[in-house]
Parts: sequence; C-alpha cells; structure tokens
Amino acid sequence: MAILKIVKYGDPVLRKKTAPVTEITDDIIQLAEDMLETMYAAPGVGLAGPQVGVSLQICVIDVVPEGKRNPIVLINPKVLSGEDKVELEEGCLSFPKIYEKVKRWNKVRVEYVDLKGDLKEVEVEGFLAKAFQHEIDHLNGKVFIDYLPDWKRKLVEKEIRRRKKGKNW
Ligand code: K1U
Ligand code: ZN
Repeated sequence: MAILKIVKYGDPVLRKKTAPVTEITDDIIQLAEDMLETMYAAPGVGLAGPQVGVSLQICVIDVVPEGKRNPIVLINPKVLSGEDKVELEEGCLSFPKIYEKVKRWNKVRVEYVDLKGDLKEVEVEGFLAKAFQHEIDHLNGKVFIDYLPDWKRKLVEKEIRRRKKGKNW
C-alpha cells in the first residue's frame, strides 16, 4: 500500500478524458488499494484516477471516512439517469481549501464494473450521489468549478493564480 501524490488544478491530466480499464489486473487492484489509502489519509470521501496522475476510468468513494469503512471502487462508471437537482457545498482534493455550492442530481442510477469484474447497476442518493457524480466528472475531465457561473469561476481561478504566485498551491 502507498500514499500517492494528489495533483492540483492546473495539471493538464485533470482535463484529459480518461481511457477505459480493459482488464482487472493485479496492477489495477493495487492502484485501487493505493487510491483508497490516499483518500483516507487526505482525508476525502472520493478520489479519481486523474487526481493521482492516472488517466484511467477508475475512482474510489467512501462517504463515511471516519466511521465504519465502506469503500466502493468504480471501474468504467457511467451515470444512466438522475432525479431532483439539489445544491450542496463541495470541495475537491485537487482544489485545497476551496469550497463552492454546486447543483447536482440528488438521486442517480450508475453502472460500473467492480474489482471482481462484475457489472453492477446501483441507485444512490443524497451525499453519496453527489460523490458519485463528482468522481465520474473527474473521469470526463470535468471539475466542480465548471458548474459555477462565469464570474464566480473566474474569481476562483484568480485566487488560484494568487496562491500559485505565492507558492501556496
Ligand atoms: O474527488 C475529490 O476531490 C474528493 C472530494 C469528493 C467530494 C466532496 C464533496 C462532495 C462530493 C465529492 C472530497 O472528498 S473533498 C473533502 C471532503 O468532502 C471531506 C473530507 C473529510 C470528511 C468529509 C468530507
Ligand atoms: Zn475532486
């Protein structure tokens, strides 16, 4: 097990569309374990391949990181449908100390392959549904500030430029 380096916004890997995982190899299983360890250490409730510099369709989620662990590994996930939009404050491990309100589906149906190679279809809601959408977005090169109105996104980007200048990013 290893703690991986989390890349920050500005790294082009976060904007790249990821490639599907074609086989569940030992390397993929190891990557999933390392991503979970990295997520718990951060701490965070999710982590996607591009955030650790791996441009593959893999992400991990556990929305109760400090309670009883319930890790979920999603390979090649797709959102099939969504219901009821709600707004909630979000953060992102690739945007340290930046939190913004984002409107997303409150309930989603998602298809994915698990680490055993089985195709699953689940319906999730509430904060777990938010985490699924946030991580699946990462696999499509999308980040949470893309949902903000232009003026707000520009303010966030200005703040990031300021922090980069001060070597604080
Ligand atoms: O993908 C990521 O950057 C992880 C991100 C996921 C996420 C946050 C909020 C809503 C949906 C998805 C995070 O985990 S940010 C950290 C965070 O939310 C958190 C950390 C510790 C305890 C509780 C929450
Ligand atoms: Zn994120």
